[in-house]
Amino acid sequence: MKKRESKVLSGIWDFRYFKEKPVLETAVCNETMVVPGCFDSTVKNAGLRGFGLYRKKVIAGGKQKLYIDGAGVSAEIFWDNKLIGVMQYAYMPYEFEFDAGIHGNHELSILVDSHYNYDFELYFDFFAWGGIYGDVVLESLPEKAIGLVRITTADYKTGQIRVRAELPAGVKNFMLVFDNLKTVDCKSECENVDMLFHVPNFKLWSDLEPHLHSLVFATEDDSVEVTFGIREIRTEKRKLLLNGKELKLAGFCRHESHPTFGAATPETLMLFDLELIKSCGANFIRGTHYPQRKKFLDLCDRMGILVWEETLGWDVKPPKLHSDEFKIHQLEEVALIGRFSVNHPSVIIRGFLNENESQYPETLPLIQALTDAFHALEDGTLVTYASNKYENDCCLAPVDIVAMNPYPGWYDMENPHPRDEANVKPRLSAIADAMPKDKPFLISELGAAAMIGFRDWSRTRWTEDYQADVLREACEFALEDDRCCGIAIWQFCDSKSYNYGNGIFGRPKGNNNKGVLDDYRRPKVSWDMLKTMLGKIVKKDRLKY
Ligand code: ADA
Repeated sequence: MKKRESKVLSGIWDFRYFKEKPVLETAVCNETMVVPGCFDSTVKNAGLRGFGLYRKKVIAGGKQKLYIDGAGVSAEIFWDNKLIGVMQYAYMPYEFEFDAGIHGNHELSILVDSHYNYDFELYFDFFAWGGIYGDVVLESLPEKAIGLVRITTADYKTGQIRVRAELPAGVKNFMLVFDNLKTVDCKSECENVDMLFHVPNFKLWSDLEPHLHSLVFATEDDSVEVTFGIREIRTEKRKLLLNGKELKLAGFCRHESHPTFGAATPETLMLFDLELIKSCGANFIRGTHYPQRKKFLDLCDRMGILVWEETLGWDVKPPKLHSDEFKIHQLEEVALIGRFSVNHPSVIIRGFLNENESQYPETLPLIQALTDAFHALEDGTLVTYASNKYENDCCLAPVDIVAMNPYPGWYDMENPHPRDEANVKPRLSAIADAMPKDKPFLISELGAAAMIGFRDWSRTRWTEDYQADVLREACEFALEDDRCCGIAIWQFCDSKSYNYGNGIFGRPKGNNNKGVLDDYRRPKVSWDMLKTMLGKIVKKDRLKY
């Protein structure tokens, strides 16, 4: 079987920071960077906005595919100074096929632009890091290369899967190898394979038992290996069902953010975060507020962490929200997510437009279009958006799950010294009452800021104690109230924001401090409380599982 040759280009690269856009032919990269790496989290360039030129000499030739597991705020990719691709959306993985010329020495340049742009605006409450966030991989392609191979569950009870693949022109015969053991020879009538198969000796994937299978899809000239899981996620009235059994979600919203690494969090840190999440009995991550890196989803697949993934589009207001241009960009993001985050059983929810203006009927067509586009992927994931319009939301009809970001005890209150008046459970109950009765209701954010080390007998706002009080009540609600299918606490750890101006830009320490861990992953008081509560929510009603 023909195997593709691939080179992981991560490691030490030449680099240079420029305030103005450099001319590639004359630019000299006499500094050092690592890839993945954010230039604005290095000592020299900390906090600078501008252009980062990353360069690497590569020996290659012929037909190649370059995969980049996310960059930001945007990037242009050059091979021997010739443009081969643009990464418009921050965090989105991209791949580019190109002709690398005669086999020999070549130069790959990635020009990162860290300025805010149409898709990543200044007012977003998460720092716009400048850099290459994920691995860079170069793969040599055969002349007749297999395209995208997508595997989804057709029937979890019998282990039946649907295999969709793009065959090169003129190729009809292919072979499937399941789990390196069982081989099936097949013939397709057309270039787009869309067929059903039974996986031999299949085991189901779930958060409790995350079994994975592998499939090699091979032709005479090429082969592609894919890892997948067999599972079904669906809704039944207010319940979520995973493989036919009720599922409760309990976990955190998480940013890719760390003071030392920026958004280029290394896989060791991802593993560390996920181990922490598992250790407190949680089963769920809302990947706020953008597409997730392949490395992260691979880890979630293996570790049995359920994921909500979403497009980048935070608190966007009309007229932009209702414009054709914005819709086109969001649909492009949906299509890219559909291409790059397939085959991950951990991704059970896809979302868009965090806290959009869904109190206006004018927003409904956009929500309908994005929901339809995600549904059209036919990969069995549920679709939603996180709303802060609560009782006034009038755009919930298209989505599968109703997701709300309530902040009782923090934003949603009048009394500045609220020890006994945080009003958490009554407010959550009122919201649950107002939600449609035929869809699961998920708390997609809820939190309170706490400055690490700040404790006080009065348990006042900003103390670790106050945060723990608010979160305990919210978790009790998620545990006790059957109208609620789960909770994603805002947020897993403190993350970089901004500290200039007023409002959210004036965050203390320039961080969003609602983490239950600080930005270096040190626990606040609420962590120990969550260790008992989250596991209880997950296990509720699932003891027979
Ligand atoms: C919103 C938003 C989050 C964060 C949060 C907060 O709910 O969705 O990204 O900004 O508010 O901490 O204020």
